[in-house]
Amino acid sequence: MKACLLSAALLLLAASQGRANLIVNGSFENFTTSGAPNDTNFGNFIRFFGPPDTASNTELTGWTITGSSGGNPNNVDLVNSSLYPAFAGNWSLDMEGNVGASGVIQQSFATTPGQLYQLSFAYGNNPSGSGGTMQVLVTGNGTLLDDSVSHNTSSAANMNYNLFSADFTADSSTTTLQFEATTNSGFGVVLDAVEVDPIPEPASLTAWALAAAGLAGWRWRKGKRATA
Ligand SMILES: [Ca+2]
Repeated sequence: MKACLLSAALLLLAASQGRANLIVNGSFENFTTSGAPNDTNFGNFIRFFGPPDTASNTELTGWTITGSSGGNPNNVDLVNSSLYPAFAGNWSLDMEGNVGASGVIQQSFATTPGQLYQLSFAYGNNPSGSGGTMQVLVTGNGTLLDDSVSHNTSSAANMNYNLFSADFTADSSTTTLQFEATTNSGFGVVLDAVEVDPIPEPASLTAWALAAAGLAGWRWRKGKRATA
């Protein structure tokens, strides 16, 4: 019984700590390259082109570079840490590629209507420029989250990444997350570590609390026996 309670508590603890990220390749570590017109590989960064240069581009695994922004060419730069440090792993995404480009990327994922989710990501700005702004949009049947972030304090020595976090409630079985640069200097918001995690229902929190209480009780009794 004690072992059983202990296992249950540990399992629940592991589940609460191991966040179930619904976003594929949220750290932008995985990609393919095929050359023009989809990408240009500069070595320490790769420029991925979307519309109007290509119909859409899925070379950035999990993501679609799509849409357009004000008629500008849509492209983003995947930047290696050798140029400036990523927040996680070796790569981060500059939302503005060419001068004049305002990148638009999106990813859809399965959701449960009525379930609460947390979107989080890290953002800085390409230190070669003077800062950038990006729209953050989450849509299901309707708009679930519409926000904007700006950043202008990054340097190659200290990217000074900020962490964004906001909740939304799904209203359909598929939800789409979209990031769109709204500035186009060619040195935009740097994006990394994108996550969407379901927020546990109060019922599972109660189960966790009960299991944790059981574990505490077991430890207390064990301690009491040891000192007796
Ligand atoms: Ca990364």
